[in-house]
Amino acid sequence: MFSESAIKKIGRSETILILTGAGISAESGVPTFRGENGLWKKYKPKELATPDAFRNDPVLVWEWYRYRRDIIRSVEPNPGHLALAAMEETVPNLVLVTQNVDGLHARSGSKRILEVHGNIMRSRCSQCARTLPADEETWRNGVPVCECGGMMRPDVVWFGESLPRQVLKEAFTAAEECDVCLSIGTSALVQPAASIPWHAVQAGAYVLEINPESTPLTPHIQEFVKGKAGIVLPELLRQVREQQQKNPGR
Ligand code: BV8
Ligand code: ZN
Repeated sequence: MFSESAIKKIGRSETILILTGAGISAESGVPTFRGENGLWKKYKPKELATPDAFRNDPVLVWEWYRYRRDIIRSVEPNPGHLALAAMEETVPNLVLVTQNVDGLHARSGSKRILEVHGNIMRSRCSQCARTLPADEETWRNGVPVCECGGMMRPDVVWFGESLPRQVLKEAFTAAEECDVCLSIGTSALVQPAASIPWHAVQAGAYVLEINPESTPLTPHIQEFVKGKAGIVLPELLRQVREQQQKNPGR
């Protein structure tokens, strides 16, 4: 599945940067954006996940997000998420950057998570920017309303909106400092998140991609593992641990 050198590199690495996309949640049953039964097909996220869509029809946009929240509430983290959470025990400094808004990395036990596109289980007031967890929202006529009277929106980054500055800065710094970068389950198309592994490539890190299909990143990295995250990651973790046991000095 992967080369000897990948296992060695990961087993010995001090800092790993991981970027995940919708593909790591696919095996949990969360539809990806561009896949077969992807969210792009049924809906037009480019038309719904935008500030204009929300201004034009906040009730329709909230219907889409409540539909996605219901799916996320009904699924569990899969072995891919769990393997990444376990990897935090074997790598001294692991930073997990996710484009996903489903919160499944936190639910699977990962600690050092950077959510560059926000979190669907939180809403934010359009007036005063107060945020609320979904289960504390007060709904009126199809939208949650804030104590200040403002209308709440999903606390996610829409197309045309900038990503949380501090979080993105941390992600790029981690990409420039890591010795290994894993790009998992992302089509590597959505900017600026898709540039994060490029920073690792430019900084000379060992970059490994896990995806059933190749992406624009594939030709520029050291190793492409064609496969599903839920199958590949547990096996990768097993081999890394075996290697570390054989060579405790790292
Ligand atoms: C910004 C939150 C400007 C909301 C999301 C032209 C060129 C370049 C850029 C642009 C352009 N036109 C417009 C832009 C900018 C735009 C952009 O990049 N568009 C793309 C479509 C070209 N970006 C933006 O608008 C960003 N903001 O640029 O602001 C600005 C600048 C300065 C100042 C002010 C403003 C904001 C982008 C964030 C949008 N929000 N999500 C929500 O979720 O509702 S993006 C959305 O796409 C999700 O976060 C998702 O994660 C992300 C990326 O998609 P992927 O995660 O990669 O998912 P996808 O379905 O694409 O791929 C799944 C992959 O998994 C596939 O490769 C598949 O093979 C693989 N897979 C499937 N099964 C498995 C698997 N892998 C492993 N295991 C499996 N089992
Ligand atoms: Zn408010």
